[in-house]
Formats: sequence, structure tokens, C-alpha cells
Amino acid sequence: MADDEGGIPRKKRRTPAEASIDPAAQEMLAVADQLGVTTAFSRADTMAPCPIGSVGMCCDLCGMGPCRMTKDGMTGICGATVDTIQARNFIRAVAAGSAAHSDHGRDMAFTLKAVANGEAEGYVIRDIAKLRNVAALYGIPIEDRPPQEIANDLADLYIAQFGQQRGSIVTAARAPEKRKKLWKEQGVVPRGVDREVVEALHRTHMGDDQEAIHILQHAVRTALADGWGGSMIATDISDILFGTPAPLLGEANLGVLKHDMVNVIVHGHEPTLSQMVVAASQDPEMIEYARAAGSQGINLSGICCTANEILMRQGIPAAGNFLQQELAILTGSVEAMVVDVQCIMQGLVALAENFHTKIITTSPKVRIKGATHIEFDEHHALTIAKNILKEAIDNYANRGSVNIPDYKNSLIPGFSHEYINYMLGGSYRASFRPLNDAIMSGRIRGVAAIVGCTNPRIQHDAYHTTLTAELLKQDVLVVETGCSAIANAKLGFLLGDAGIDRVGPGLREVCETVGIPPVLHMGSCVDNTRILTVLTQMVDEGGLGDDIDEVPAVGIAPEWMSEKALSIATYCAASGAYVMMGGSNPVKGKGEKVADSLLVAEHMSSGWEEIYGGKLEFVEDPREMIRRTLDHIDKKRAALGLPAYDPSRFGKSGDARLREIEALPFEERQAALYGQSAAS
Ligand code: NFS
Ligand code: SF4
Repeated sequence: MADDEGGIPRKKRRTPAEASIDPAAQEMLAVADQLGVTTAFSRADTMAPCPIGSVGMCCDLCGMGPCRMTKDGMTGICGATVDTIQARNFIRAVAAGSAAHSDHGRDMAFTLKAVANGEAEGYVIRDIAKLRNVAALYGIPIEDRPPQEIANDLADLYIAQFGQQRGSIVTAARAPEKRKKLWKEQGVVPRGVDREVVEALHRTHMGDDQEAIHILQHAVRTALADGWGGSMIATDISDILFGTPAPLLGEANLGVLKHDMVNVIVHGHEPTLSQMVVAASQDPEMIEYARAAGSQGINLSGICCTANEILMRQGIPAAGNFLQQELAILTGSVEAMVVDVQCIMQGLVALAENFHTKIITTSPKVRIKGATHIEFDEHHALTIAKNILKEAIDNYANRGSVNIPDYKNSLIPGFSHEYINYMLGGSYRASFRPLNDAIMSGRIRGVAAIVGCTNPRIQHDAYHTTLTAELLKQDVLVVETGCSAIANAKLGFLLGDAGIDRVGPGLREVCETVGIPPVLHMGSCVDNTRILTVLTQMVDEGGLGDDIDEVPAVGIAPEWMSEKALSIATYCAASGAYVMMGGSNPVKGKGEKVADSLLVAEHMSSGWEEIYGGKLEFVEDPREMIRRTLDHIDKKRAALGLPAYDPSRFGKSGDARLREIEALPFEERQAALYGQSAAS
């Protein structure tokens, strides 16, 4: 493969095994090499990241630049320092990430409005209980009112939040009291995300805000408008329209593609279209149409967060995470890849030209040159979904040779905060008490949220799975969203029994008693708001302090690549969590030195910790991430006055102990089961 694709050439091409730990991915990377086509993996090999831009030392905000800071102490033409440039680049990324999540939330609110008014073909309000619960939070009358009326009021309230000019958005009221007070003192109470994003862009226009710490303060406010606003709204409405997830059995990896069926992959983020494609694929008329084309039917699967949305609600299999979008096409078995918004590589179209696969764009906001465009409109969703499926079925006859890797794993996704609450206490006494108790006793050492993307500059899936495996051994309960959840599903951690022998003794007891896997799949990336809700409910439950920053919990995005990940990291830090991000470090470049560190990086770390109790750090080495995670959790346990973590106290009960007892000779077994007196 040529080394001249632009950028700075790297010396070495990685082998498939160096590029990914996933055997299915390795197989397809070998196919790509045989065919002589490029993928994100090989392009990452031939183009090293720009050493100036990647560390936050490049500014292209005006026509006097771009200004490249190549030496310590340099400034741009306008005199802007490296700190200012880093903070400006960072807030712009946060603004873009917030905009992406929240515009998705806005579209969900418009869909809810259309459904409430009977104008959205094919949709129903599937979770009336959640609709009533959410509406009641804001004082919307719910008694003696039909769901459509309540939904209409909620849709109006939610649509208004995006443009809220002054005062807090209503959703932010769901944060712990102490946190809200803190945000007020710091002047970061989020207004509507539209306002915060516009202000972020205004402040970073040439010649505006030029004090790094002041810029970062607004990055916090912008991200909070996403996490406690636009994203939270997206999750609420997805649950109301499509059902609040509860555990079910699913599958993940490229092995879910079928030889004898029409394979349709939905890829992107919004559940509005994909849910309708699910409905259309089950329509007898469509199945008949697929059979008439010589196939056994329609096989639907997902990639990226759209995969998570339909996996956790309908059990539709996930073909893979972000880096598997091209690999799926390389199987030669995909009749159509239907995309909506976000994380869709332009490279798909050029790659698909080597196969029969049709790339179908559907969002009015997203077109890709060379792709087929069938525009989605929630008012005629079912009809459009059927038209898309017909395109795919008509394409089945054009299939050439097929190479589907024989790898897939089962998983149990669907752990919404509502379900976690229910599963711990049962339907009569639903509560977070057992989780808090397990943490307080030390059975569960703490909680880690392992989330976010995969990135071809890091061995695919490797950091996600390494961190998960190690933290589970250390009795840390792991919750996951986004592409990380799919990475670990492929390793078998998201299935109760498969992962359970690889977890520490205390956590294992909890998993066996409650009947849960040690890794809880909580949904897509906008569903990171479910984690905020869980943390808030743990605080409300009592015993773990009175704000989120006191809970022994950490968030990690070890293979991040998307600007959305920076928004998530920022709102989690400002909510009190310790967040670590691996891979690329946009604040590494040499700015002003403070203590042993650099101004911007130091402010996001100890500066934010002082203010918000949470912090954001970029950490390259996964072993260091593990060390810092355990250190932080133990520090928080000590601050709460909880017993120090001691695994030797646990593992003597539950299924593990029962199996041990069953293996004993009769008399010893009797003694173990009924005490000394029974045996004597
Ligand atoms: Ni999250 Fe989901 Fe994946 Fe990263 Fe992209 S799909 S919204 S951004 S790559 S986790
Ligand atoms: Fe250069 Fe300043 Fe313009 Fe940025 S804003 S490109 S640093 S002159």
C-alpha cells in the first residue's frame, strides 16, 4: 500500500493482529490487504497525526493564520498564546460535540410532538409510565389526561429548552441540590444549548475571549447544557417513544451477518429511523418481497450507537462498533448500509464501490458524495423505511463473493437506570439501597464507567477490554455505553456466566445474588445521562455522601476520537466525576508552566477538582489509568469513612461457595450447610 496519501508518512504498517484484538476485524483487515483497498486502519498507518495540531499548538481561527506554534513561548500573529489557543480549540470541540448530541435531542422532541398530534406515521407512545413520570417532574398535569395530551405538553416544554435564553433549563433541576448550588456559585448553570453553543463560538472568534481559564469556564457551561439538557432530553424521549430498555439477549460482531439473507445495516445515532426500519423489516409484505428475491428474508443489524439503540430495545444484533463500519462492507454481504448522523466515515462510499453495497444517506443534514439519498421524514417514516428496504432487497441479486467472519458473542444489554433500580430491589421495593450497601461494605470497591469510541491510532478494542478485565478483577462494577459496550460484548463480559469467573470475589457475590452480568450495558452515548441519573440516585439514597463527587466512581474513554466524547468528559467532570481519556491529548502542547504542569491541562485537572470535585485528565497508558482509577476510588472510600477495600473478606458466599460445598465429602458438606451440630 502506498505511503503517499498525504500527511506525515509512518514507517510501519501494522499487521491485522497489531491493529485490532478482535479476530473478526483481523480477518477483514487481511481481506482488505488482499483486495488492495484502504481502511481507516491502513490510512492511520500511512498518515501520522500532525505533531503541532494534535497537541493543541495550531490555530486556524482567522485569515492571518493558520498559526503553528512550533517552539515554547511562541504566539500567533495576533499574539494569542498556546494556552488561549488550546482552550479555544477545546471549547470549539465541546461546542460541536454538544451540538451533535443536542440536535439529535431536538429532533427527538419534534418527533414526540408529531406523535402526540397523530402526525407521525408508524410511531406510538410505547412507555406511558415513563411519559407520566417525566412529565410529573416538571409539574405537567398527568391525572385523567390521555398520553397524547401529556406528550404534547412535554414536547412543547422540551422544544423550548433548546432556545432557553435566561435561567436554568428545566432538566438541570434533576441534579443533586449541592451540585446545583455549586454551579450557581460558579456561574455555569446551563441555559439552552443553542445559546451556550453560540456563545462558545462567539467567544472564540478572533479577538474575543483570550484568557484560557475563562474560556474553559464556558466550556463547562456548554457541556452541561448538553449532558443535563439536550442529551438527557434525547434519552427521555427515546424511552417514551420506543420503550425504556430492560435486559434481553443480543449478539455482537460481524458474525451476525447472514449468507442467505438480505443484510441491512443501520449505522449512526438516531433511533427514529432505525426503529422504523426494524418495524418495516418485520412486515410480512417485506419478508415476502425478500423471499421473492431469492433470499431467506431480511437480516437487520446495527453499527455505532444506532446499534445500541435497537440492540437494547429489540435485541437486534450489533455488527460492530465505529471501526467496523468499513469491515462490514468488506464482507461483501451487505446489501445496504443505511446511515443517519454522526460517526459515518466518508470512506464508506469509495470502499463500497468495490462491492455491491449501497450506502444510503437519510438525514436532511447529512449527504455523502456518491451515496444514494432517500430522505427521512418522521411524518412518513414507515413508508420511507419500506422504500429503503426495497432498495436493499433489489440489490441482493448483485451480491458477489461473500466472506463473513465466523465470530459473534452473546450479550445482555438494556440496563437503564429504571431497570437497575428495579432489579436491585424488586418491583415492591425498587431502590438503590443494595448497590449503595454493596459499595459501603466493600463488596463492590467502586464504579467505573468505560465509554466512548474506538480509534484506529490505538489497537482496536484493546484498551476497552484491558481496562474492563482488570477493573473487574479489582471488584469494580463496570457500566458501559457507546462503542465501548460493543467492544466488551465481543469479549463476552456482558453475559452473566461468561464473565463471572473473571471478576473479583466481592463483585462476584453481588452479581450472583442479583443475577446480573459484571458489566452493565447502559445504552448509546447520549445515554451517558443515564449514568448521571444513577449517580444522583445513589447520592439521594444515602451513605455515599451528598453530592456526585463523593461517590467512588470514575469515567474513562480510553480510545476516544469524537468531539462528542470531549463534551461528555467535560459535563461529567463538572458533575463531580473523575474522567480520563486515552489516546490523543489536545492540551499536551507547551503552554505556560504552572507548578510541574501546563496551565490548561492543570486547570482541567486540579483546577476543576478544586472547583467541581471532578476533573479531566488525558492519560496515554491504560495501566496508569487503572492505577489512577483504583487510587481515586480508594481515596473516595476513605473520605466517606468506608472500610478499606479487602477482597479476602468476600467470596465465601453465593454460588461460588455453594459449588465448593457441593464438592465436599458428605459429613463436611452437612457441617458446612447446617453447622457443626447437624454433623455431630
Ligand atoms: Ni459515541 Fe456513538 Fe462510537 Fe464514539 Fe461514535 S458511535 S455517540 S462518538 S464512535 S462511542
Ligand atoms: Fe493566528 Fe491569532 Fe488568527 Fe489564531 S486568531 S490564526 S493565532 S492570528
